[in-house]
Amino acid sequence: MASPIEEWVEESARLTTPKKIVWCNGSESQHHQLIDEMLADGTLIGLDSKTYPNCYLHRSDPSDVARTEQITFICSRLQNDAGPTNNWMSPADAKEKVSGLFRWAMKDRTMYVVPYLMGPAESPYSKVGVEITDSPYVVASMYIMARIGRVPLERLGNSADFVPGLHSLGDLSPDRRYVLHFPEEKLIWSIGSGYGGNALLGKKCFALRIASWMAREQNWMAEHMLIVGLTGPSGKTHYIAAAFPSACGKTNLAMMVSALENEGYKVTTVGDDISWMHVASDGTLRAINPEAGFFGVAPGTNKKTNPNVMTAVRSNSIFTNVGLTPSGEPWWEGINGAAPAGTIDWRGRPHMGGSELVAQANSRYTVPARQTPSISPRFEDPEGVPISAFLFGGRRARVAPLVYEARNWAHGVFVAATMASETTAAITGQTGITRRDPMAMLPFCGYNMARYFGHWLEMGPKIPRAPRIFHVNWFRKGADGKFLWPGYGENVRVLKWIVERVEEKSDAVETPIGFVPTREALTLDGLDIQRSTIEELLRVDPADWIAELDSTRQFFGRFGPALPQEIWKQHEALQHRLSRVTVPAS
Ligand code: GTP
Ligand code: SPV
Ligand code: MN
Repeated sequence: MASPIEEWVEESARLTTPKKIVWCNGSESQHHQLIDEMLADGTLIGLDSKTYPNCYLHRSDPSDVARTEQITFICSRLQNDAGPTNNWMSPADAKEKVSGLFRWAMKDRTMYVVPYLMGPAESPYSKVGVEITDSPYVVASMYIMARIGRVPLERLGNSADFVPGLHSLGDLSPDRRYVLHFPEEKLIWSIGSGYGGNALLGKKCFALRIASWMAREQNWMAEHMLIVGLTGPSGKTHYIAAAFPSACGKTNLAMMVSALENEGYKVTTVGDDISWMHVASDGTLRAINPEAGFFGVAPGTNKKTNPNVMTAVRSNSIFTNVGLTPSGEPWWEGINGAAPAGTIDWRGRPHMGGSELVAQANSRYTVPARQTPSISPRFEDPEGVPISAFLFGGRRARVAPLVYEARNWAHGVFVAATMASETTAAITGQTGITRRDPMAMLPFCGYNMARYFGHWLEMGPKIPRAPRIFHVNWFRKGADGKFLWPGYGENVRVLKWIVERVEEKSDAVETPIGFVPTREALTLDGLDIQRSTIEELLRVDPADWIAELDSTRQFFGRFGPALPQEIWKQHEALQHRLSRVTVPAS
């Protein structure tokens, strides 16, 4: 008798009619064969084998370079279960519309069946997914981003407990591109895109949209968060999980080289994008990183901003939509000075200088997590790491100070729910528009966000040793339009203050929005920064925050009666606290 996975593969093959089916067993030999085929047909370009051994460049279709939110749908039976912030189609409508696009889609192609495990091999919290795809680039990327082949198959056995994801490049036409989630069936369908979050179905589709739905039902949390360890001079390590929207600094913070290393503060990396968290028997909230690799933004990455990545990507990595130097090395804006003469741009054309980008703004590297020099010794810890603090933050040129601490859990949930950020190149569309992005989950919450806020509010009291909640903003700008804070490795100074707050050791001043460090409480030794700049970074301007109240009221209004009353209570309380401080005459 066919197993559930075999049955689903057969059913998918009847629909898409591939010329051949290949089961990916995770072996090196199969991996090499796949790479060789892609080198032969131009899907991959080999990089210099001395300086970048086993590294490849892939150029995607120029219309297919980022996640596309307009074509991403939650197909729950009830529209209300998807909520006002998600696109919705009924499961029946979605299947009728999109099965036509899948029909015969793999006619002249190979169908790859990729069983994968999200999470460490031995973890009780890990979950199996199976992706069917006709893109060998997706398969090669899944080899890096997840645990492929035998491990998930052995775990699965004859069980039907896996998340199926059917993916086809289709004809790559943006008009026939869909990323569909059927949360009740735990099923994913994606067609028409070969790009990262649209096509590597273990990542955003499973580990966030489907998993967030499961997590609410099962009392755990699936979040768009990096996980980082900060070890202090005493040798104790605190783990911090941080939610920043796409292209707002998760990977960089997760892999940062601490500017306070000489003072004994060291940073280790557990995850850079997704965190699955469960309440453990010791009362802590334990986090695992479901991924096995990092899919990071290339532009801006260099030896100074992220030396760990620069070391890690020197082997076994795939680069997507970056430039290619004449010596066969990858190149992107910000890597190191000007592009060498003869560099080919991300579209495969000679770069003529001028303002045209060599690397696409959302070009990326895909690198095995284990290659990162900063990887945490507990990266594969089956029980996960205990989280001491949550950070939330986005790109805010104004308003939000460098860091502040929420008053308590419920206030922290409100702070996270009112997060906002300027849009980036990680999504298709205009960049630089400030939008509300609660918990950095706006594009990734697989159900009604009002209920998601409720889930967050309910989780706090269930965690005896709950993380403290903070908000950070590395992106505040001065009157000259430049960032006020140096960021990157210097962010450790903020993490240090956060950990000291957790240990009840550092000072803060109470403001209407929460607790802000005193200037003295931040360790600034060795940093060339003016006193007035620090003051500006920590400034809480009541007038700005009163304006925020209007914007958040409008945003929360979209959820109608489904919004937990606690959120409105927090909104009122903030308004009240703001009304008590005198607004300085401008
Ligand atoms: P996704 O992979 O899309 O989820 O992005 P991410 O949140 O991991 O963002 P990433 O760390 O890749 O950073 C995105 C961009 O922000 C890059 O261009 C970085 O150079 C820049 N960046 C990251 N950290 C900082 C910082 O502390 N300060 C400043 N000014 N820029 C930063
Ligand atoms: C993001 O956009 O948050 C990413 C890249 O991490 S993608 O995998 O495309 O979602
Ligand atoms: Mn991300």
